[in-house]
Amino acid sequence: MNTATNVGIEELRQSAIDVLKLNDLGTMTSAAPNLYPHMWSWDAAFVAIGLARVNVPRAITELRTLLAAQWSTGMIPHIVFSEDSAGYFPGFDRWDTASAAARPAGVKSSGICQPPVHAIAVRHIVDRGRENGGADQEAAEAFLRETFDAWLAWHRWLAEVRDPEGVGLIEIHHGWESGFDNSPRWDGPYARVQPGPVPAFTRRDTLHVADVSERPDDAEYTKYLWLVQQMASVNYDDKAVQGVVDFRVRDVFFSAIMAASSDVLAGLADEIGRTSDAEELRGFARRFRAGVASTLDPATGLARDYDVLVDEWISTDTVSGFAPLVSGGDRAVLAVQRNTLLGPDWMSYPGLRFPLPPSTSPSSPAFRPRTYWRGPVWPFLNLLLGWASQRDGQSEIYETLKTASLRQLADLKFGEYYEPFTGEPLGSLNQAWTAAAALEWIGADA
Ligand code: 9WN
Repeated sequence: MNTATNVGIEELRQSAIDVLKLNDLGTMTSAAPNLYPHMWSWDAAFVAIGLARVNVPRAITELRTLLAAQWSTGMIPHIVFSEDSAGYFPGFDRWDTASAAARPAGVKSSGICQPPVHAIAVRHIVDRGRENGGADQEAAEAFLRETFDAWLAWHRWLAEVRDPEGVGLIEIHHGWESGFDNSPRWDGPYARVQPGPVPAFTRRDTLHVADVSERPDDAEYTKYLWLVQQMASVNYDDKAVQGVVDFRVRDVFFSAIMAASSDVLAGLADEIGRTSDAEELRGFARRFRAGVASTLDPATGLARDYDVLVDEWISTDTVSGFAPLVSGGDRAVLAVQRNTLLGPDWMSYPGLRFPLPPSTSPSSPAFRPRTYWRGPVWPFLNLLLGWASQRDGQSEIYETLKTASLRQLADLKFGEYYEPFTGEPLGSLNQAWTAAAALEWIGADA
């Protein structure tokens, strides 16, 4: 393998497996050993993709654990809490979901959601099961049949509750729902959030990073907690939340994942004879693909979010601007987007350690190379972009992302995110979805 450190594929593979073992809590994988001692929804999907490369039954267990936390509305919560009650803030008590009628009794979870990457993970599990044959195939196919209705309910909830007007864009109520917590995408909406009284809090996240500037600051956290309080004040009731929450944004990247994943789930529906459900899911895919296309900024060609409370587009130079590459869409639009992504403001920005897209373009005044979603490179996102490129037959971009990612991950640190110019791992080390991304990039090569 052509890596900067001459680490071989087999060593990388083994180290990635070790990281998943380190984070394995039995029936769930913690997102990271110290910083995130619980299960996160979209992390779990990527973790399952990686696990499916080495242990199909364990990958299935991961998603079954997540589904056990699914609310009766269909929502899949963004955190499923492990027994570790002190390791993360805000913990289960602070979320105050105890009185939420839709939360299944006995499974502790937060009250918001994250992007629906899960059907893509189920697709990977079924494919790996079929490649392996025998017991793996049987388990994977049974898993698909047994859980299909739950995934369908999740997609229906998103389509009906989070896009009630049918504009093809998912509305979120917290930056944490996007998974891009403190991205410049949310600077405008958060600037308008005026927190009321928030009980005193002690953060734990800052204990687990080398430098606190790699994380959001306390003022940002106060706003994050205020929004949680607002939603808790109405017991996370879907209808009531829209009326009380100070953050209402149509998230273009979430919507793109909804489109891509709905297509994948439609394919799985066909395979188990659920033809009319497949049609409904293809309808979701078309609707959200069109929604994503409707956001394009004519000046930059990048996709935009929309701030519902002030009726304004949000234009930023962030990697979410490439949402059409995830949702799929018009060939000409995708071709322009690919050129931009490969070009000098993104993957070919001068001096990058690896040709991988930073979360915010270094050309943007908002760019901060070491701060979380404001600049660093996130390996799991590159895997998602690679998956979409392969789906669309774009081997050039796929191979570029794959080669660069394998070189980046050959440091064997499995950083949560990376400084784009030095290649230094930041945030947590041994992050589960980073290890999973390595396993999936290695794929059948090892
Ligand atoms: C809040 C677990 C999660 C990821 C998110 C990432 C970060 C949490 C936090 O960690 O968010 O949900 O405490 O900062 O932004 O994308 O799912 O890895």
